[in-house]
Amino acid sequence: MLLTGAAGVLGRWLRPRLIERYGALRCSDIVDPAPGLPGEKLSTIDLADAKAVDRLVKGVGPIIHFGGISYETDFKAIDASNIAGTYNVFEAARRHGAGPIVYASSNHATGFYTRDERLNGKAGHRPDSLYGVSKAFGESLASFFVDKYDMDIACLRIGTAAPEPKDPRHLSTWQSYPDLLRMIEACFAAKKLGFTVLYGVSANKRRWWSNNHAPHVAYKPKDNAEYAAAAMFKRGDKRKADDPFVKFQGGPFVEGYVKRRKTK
Ligand code: 15L
Repeated sequence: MLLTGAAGVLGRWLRPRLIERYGALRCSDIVDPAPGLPGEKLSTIDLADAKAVDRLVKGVGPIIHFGGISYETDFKAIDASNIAGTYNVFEAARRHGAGPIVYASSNHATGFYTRDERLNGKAGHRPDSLYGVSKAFGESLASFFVDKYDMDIACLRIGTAAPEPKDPRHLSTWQSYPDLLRMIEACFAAKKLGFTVLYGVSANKRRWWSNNHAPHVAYKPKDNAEYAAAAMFKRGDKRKADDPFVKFQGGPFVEGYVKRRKTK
């Protein structure tokens, strides 16, 4: 198994658990993913470097592609890391017959839906940032590789993967780390993934997203933000209802949103 983004917060939490569950793990990141755990092989590579990615992927089976930029920034950086980087991983997997692939997409591929809308993985893209656009690209690329080359790729529109909910938005978007692991396991356990888009979210009472369109992936989340957010409830919410942060699902990523002027 290969994990890209192994030095990131999610990568570091997942690594010991993946080794316990699946055995040997190849780990890569653009920064050194050390210290290595028994059973790990570490590589420090830039995903924009196609030759390095090819060497990384050669000989692996399942891939968890979590590498890339996870926040809004300038297009040049996003282009190299999330667009070229994801292409290089999928293309190397095709060339070497690796897979299935679990790809970290993001809820920001659909962040400009409003909070009263209910979505599942069939919802079309409404990215709220260039970062969200790069994730929408990754999903389209996955669809292409599945249709054209019969690969198996699950795109996880991850909400807020964090130890606990920290802001009222997280009551809807939160995914606990154990539920994220459950989701990855369910993807690899599916008989046939094909092209599947799932929302990475716990069983939150106030969630906006469901995975009812994808019964072939037996993801059964166990956590609920409502019971994990005691400290947050104590602090309360000071934002007004017309704040774009509160109106749109993407929250902080819609920053820079310009209310369209009414035209006649
Ligand atoms: C994401 O895609 C980000 O990578 C993460 O840092 C969070 O901001 C998360 O979305 C979120 O929407 O809360």
